[in-house]
Amino acid sequence: MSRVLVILPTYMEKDTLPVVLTKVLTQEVADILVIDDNSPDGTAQIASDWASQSRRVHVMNRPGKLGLGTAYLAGFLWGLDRGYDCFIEMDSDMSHNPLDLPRFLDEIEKGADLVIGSRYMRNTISVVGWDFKRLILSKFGNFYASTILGMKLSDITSGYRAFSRRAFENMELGNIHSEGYAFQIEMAYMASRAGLKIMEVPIIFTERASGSSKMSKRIVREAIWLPWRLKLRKLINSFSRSAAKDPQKSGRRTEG
Ligand SMILES: Nc1nc2c(ncn2[C@@H]2O[C@H](COP(=O)(O)OP(=O)(O)O)[C@@H](O)[C@H]2O)c(=O)[nH]1
Ligand SMILES: [Mg+2]
Repeated sequence: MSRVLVILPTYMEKDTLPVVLTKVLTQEVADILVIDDNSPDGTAQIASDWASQSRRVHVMNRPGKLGLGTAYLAGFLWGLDRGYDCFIEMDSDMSHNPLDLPRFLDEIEKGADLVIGSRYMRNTISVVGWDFKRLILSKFGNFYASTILGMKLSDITSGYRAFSRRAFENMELGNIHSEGYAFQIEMAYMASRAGLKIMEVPIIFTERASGSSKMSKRIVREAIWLPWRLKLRKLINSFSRSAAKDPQKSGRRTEG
């Protein structure tokens, strides 16, 4: 694997970021881009201190909390411009184990374009520290989105992922506007629509031990609507494509 960029979005992660950075840096192939949204707890300063100690750590500072989806998109573009071949999405709260990275990279090397770290592969539940309500929300959310979109993934909302450079070259990143879980669903769906190879690898997800989750009702609502929005978009696109092929069918005049 030539050049790997691990993108770490941060909002108020001052306690966990140093632990994640330490562990990711043990993976020699990977550079890191921390994208901080002006966290009031000083996370950006911690990231900058690490960047000044290691040439493998980079920081992007954004002016305010602009959301997880836009953070990742900004990170993907940053890495594409700088010639990275593989892009990793990873939470900065130690829920995703950086030591799992080689398994993601193996799949990319074998030809996958999107590798999803799944908490639910082979009908198991590999989550530590969630209460029943949180687990049901995640399991139901997965079932709901995958069923509506007709996708056979065990964990379509997981945020631990690897993308090949080719994935982004074949997906229209400019059309992606969602945040939180919806962002993960939309990226998987767009990858599948682009005919890219999607694989899952099993992971163990551990709920954060410090700091707090940024999940909100708005993020859940967005994820509820997203599959329907994607289906509608597909319908409109296929209608406009068939109208372009056969203008008379759509009732448009072609002459005079
Ligand atoms: N830059 C940035 N990072 C964010 C934002 N929202 C969440 N994050 C980060 O995204 C990761 C996942 O968020 P988290 O709150 O842990 O979500 P949860 O795991 O679903 O509870 C964490 O590293 C957060 O710090 C945001 O608006 N901007
Ligand atoms: Mg988390």
